[in-house]
Amino acid sequence: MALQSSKILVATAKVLDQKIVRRSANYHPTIWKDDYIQSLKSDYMGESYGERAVKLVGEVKMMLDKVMDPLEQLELVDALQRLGLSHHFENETKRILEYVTADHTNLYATSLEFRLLRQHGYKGTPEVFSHFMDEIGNLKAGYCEDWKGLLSLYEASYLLFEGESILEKARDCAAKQLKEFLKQNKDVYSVSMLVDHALELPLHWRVPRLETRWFIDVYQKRDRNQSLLDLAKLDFNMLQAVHQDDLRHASKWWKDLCLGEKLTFARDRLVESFLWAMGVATDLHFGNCRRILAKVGALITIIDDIYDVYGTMDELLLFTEAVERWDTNTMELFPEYMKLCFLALFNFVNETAFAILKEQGFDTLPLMKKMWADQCKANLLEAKWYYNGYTPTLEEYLENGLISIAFPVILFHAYLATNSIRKECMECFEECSNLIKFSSVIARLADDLGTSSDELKRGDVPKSIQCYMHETGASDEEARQHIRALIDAWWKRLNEERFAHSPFSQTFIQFALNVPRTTQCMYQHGDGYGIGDRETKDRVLALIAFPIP
Ligand code: 0FV
Ligand code: MN
Ligand code: MN
Ligand code: MN
Ligand code: MN
Repeated sequence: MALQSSKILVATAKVLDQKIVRRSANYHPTIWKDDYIQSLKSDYMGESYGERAVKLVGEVKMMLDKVMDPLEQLELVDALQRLGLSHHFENETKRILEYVTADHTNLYATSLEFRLLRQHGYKGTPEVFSHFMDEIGNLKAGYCEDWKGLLSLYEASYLLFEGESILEKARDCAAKQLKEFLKQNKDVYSVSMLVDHALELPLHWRVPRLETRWFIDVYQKRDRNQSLLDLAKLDFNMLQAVHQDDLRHASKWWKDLCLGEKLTFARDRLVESFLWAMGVATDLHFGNCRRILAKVGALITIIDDIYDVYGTMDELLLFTEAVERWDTNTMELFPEYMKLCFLALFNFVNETAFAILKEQGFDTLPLMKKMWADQCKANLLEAKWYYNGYTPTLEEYLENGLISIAFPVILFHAYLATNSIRKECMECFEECSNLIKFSSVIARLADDLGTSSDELKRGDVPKSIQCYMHETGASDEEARQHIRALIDAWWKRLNEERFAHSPFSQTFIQFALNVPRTTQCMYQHGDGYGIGDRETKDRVLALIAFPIP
């Protein structure tokens, strides 16, 4: 929609005339200096490490071929996955999962098999669990003492689809039993480490890279296979060297852009944004994608603070309309801070589109402009709600909030960075298809659980929790309970959507699954993104800075 010039004039007059009172977010400055990032070094770059890895992969393959016991096979596939090594053994994993038949009277083996099948793209059937249930869906008494079985059942239950209700009661029951078991066996290392970890967050919701870092330590202390452990450490450290390289690149770009330094009112979060990017696109060869996502994240964060906190309504209107029109014609009317931000975005997007046009002959700019305009319009609508003191219904809020959380636009950039462009996929972004939608809704809800208390204090639109409270009269705690239940329900839809007919590659589908995982992790202990000097800092150091000895 084109802006009428009279509207511009009115908006400008207001921008120039009024004495502007701006809110403040009081976010801390970045804790990461570019000098430090540039100084990160890894010893794991040389060819000799690659050769050693190839040798270890060979050893593990031989071992995989020798194992015949179905449960042992499954445990190995599970260990490979948790150690971050699955991609080296795709054929072996496939062979095992396509032919394995677990003992379906063994709760542990049955649950493990079901989870691994679903995780690797085979549907399996939840009917296998009926053997363990009584007529009303409770776990039969005999299985309540089997902690490995309970733990495995608990993890498997997170792979279910909407409508697959067989484990609904059993999961709660398993969680209760496991908590009890944990109390009684606090000092048994394997029990307390694994059970505690699972009850905190189920495996299916965890960020694979972080899980790998954690699991290597656990695996080291248990019965272990030496080749597997050596390979896991080596692979982790070699990939870390690549991640460092990507971060150095993104950090230099960000520093040269000067936005973090000049727009002091906004969050300067390049490194945290990179952590996000790494969680979504982890593998070795997605470096370009990680770099782009880190940049997109840092830019959107600044834009988000402009809409939520710093900008006046007139400024936000000008900005939104400039993005919609995608031109620089009204830039002279912008306040200085907004000129910098707008031109940085404009250049970044144009350059990204140019690279694709040059390499693939596909003009992505029209959809690029639409995705960014939708993003800004969603932010603008929230600002309008704020200024009007309007509280939307939860449904109305979420329809907009799944866009304002920025993952549709972030996933779009992830797609562009890793795929040859296909028309069918572009259409999925155009209409925000289910995969993108479900992934983004979960991220929005998780963000609200972690950030809305502070957001309300500084003055921001009511988030999902407050919308639900307003709509139903629920208390804060009840509303949070409801939001957590919604996250569970949307995950079931996402699990199923992953199997739906779709033009997207498995690579992209994994990105879409990693979005809620990374977000849930970021907000696990509050606002781990805005407040970057606690768990987030430790995670950056563990994943990016320090190799595993
Ligand atoms: C989250 O912060 C945030 F930074 C957003 C949505 C920008 C996008 C960046 C990444 C996903 C890396 P905040 O809680 O302020 O977001 P909302 O949407 O709640 O204002
Ligand atoms: Mn690898
Ligand atoms: Mn915000
Ligand atoms: Mn916002
Ligand atoms: Mn938020």
